[in-house]
Amino acid sequence: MSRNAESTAFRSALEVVRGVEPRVADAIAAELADQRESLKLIASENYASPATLLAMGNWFSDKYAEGTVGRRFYAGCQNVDTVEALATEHAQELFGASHAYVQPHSGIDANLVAFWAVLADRVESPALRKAQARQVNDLTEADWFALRRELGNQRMLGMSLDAGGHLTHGFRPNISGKMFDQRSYGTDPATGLIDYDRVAEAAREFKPLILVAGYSAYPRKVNFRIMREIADSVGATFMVDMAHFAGLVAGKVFTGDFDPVPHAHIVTTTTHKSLRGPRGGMVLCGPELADQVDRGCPMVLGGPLPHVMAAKAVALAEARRPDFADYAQRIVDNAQALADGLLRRGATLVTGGTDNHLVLIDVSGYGLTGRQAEQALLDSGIVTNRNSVPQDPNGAWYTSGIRIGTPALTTRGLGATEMDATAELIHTVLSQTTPGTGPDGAPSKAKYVLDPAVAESVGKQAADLLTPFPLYPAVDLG
Ligand code: DSN
Repeated sequence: MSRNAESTAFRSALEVVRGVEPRVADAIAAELADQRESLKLIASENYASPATLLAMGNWFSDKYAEGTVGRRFYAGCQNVDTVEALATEHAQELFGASHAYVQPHSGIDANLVAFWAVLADRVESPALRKAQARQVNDLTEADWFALRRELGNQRMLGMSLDAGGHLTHGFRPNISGKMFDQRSYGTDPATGLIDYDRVAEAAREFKPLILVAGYSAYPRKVNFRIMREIADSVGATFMVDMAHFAGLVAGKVFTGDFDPVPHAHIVTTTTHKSLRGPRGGMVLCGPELADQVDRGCPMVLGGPLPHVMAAKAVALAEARRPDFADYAQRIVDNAQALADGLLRRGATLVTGGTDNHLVLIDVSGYGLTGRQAEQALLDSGIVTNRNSVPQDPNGAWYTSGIRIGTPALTTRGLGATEMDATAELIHTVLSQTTPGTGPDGAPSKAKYVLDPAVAESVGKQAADLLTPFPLYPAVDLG
């Protein structure tokens, strides 16, 4: 697409929106301006391409399409079939998976589809078999009670939240924690790394139906071959949630033991993080689970979002291009440059560094909580998020960590030199911020003191750092 075409497309779209509700058009334009100006280090965010964004804003949004390609519950789905088949084909080719299901609306939806598929495949329940054979009318009340008891009584072993695991891997605030009897494995307190012997021990003791690997705040590679061996040794189904690092798998930075697809029975992901697609989810699996996975809608999903599936097809096509592998490698190179820059300036990093796209700073080394650090950085034009560290004394709300990631800044084109400058800005803010007090003079985990002149100076330097790397350079909204 020419630069002119991109500007025309987005300008025209905003003009049409402005004709109905100008405040929405203004908010959309303001969002672009804000994103252009901020040093975005949120590890789970990125910038999708103009082609991906534009593929979402159209009449595919108007279509119902429950079912699967060629087997829909609504008439007139031939064009939805085209884009869903394309997204599926690109996903299969990109990840080397025999089956892909591109309908999940988000990561939690993808995980729910996977959980259901595994339960339906693995739980020995005559009532469930009858239900699946569409003999629902033959089920007695006793069958239904048995079914609920059997499905709701299964075990899941996943990574603990404070070690970097995800809420949807069986934790209480999430429905997965109510569906499963969950236990978690942590990391070695001395190294911050997964201790595979401890995982194996936990698996032997707990005998989970599902062993989950995957994380949202663990800065290291996971050896999926070893995890699969552990799952096999206790007869568990091995599931990997690769939402955070799907781009590194797609770009062949994670290969061999570190590529989950050949090792896991089922893999879930979002499409909008390091993979740089539209906001959505996806499931990959082998033939054994494919039929169950394809029942995601209507089992746990509403009608698919055809406009988002169209955008997934575009983004996955982009990820199959050779330059995506280069992008994925630069994500990791940048994260390592950022980690090195922080370490050289005296920061404490969980695990002492990174080999993926994210870095977790233990800000207790600066005498701060994660919440204080997050806000002080935000005041200085640096967008991050607070995160628990292993055995966090400040809990999940205040936390002791700041999670930073490089997929978004790498998309903008920043490299190692800018990562070192970013480390300097982060260190300046954190070392010059002090904990504040509440109205009663007592120490506060939220209040902080940062000289506004420091925040302003860092904000200006952050903006200068971004100037040579314009975001959506071809989009001029006038
Ligand atoms: N909210 C995402 C993240 O920030 O990691 C995961 O769901």
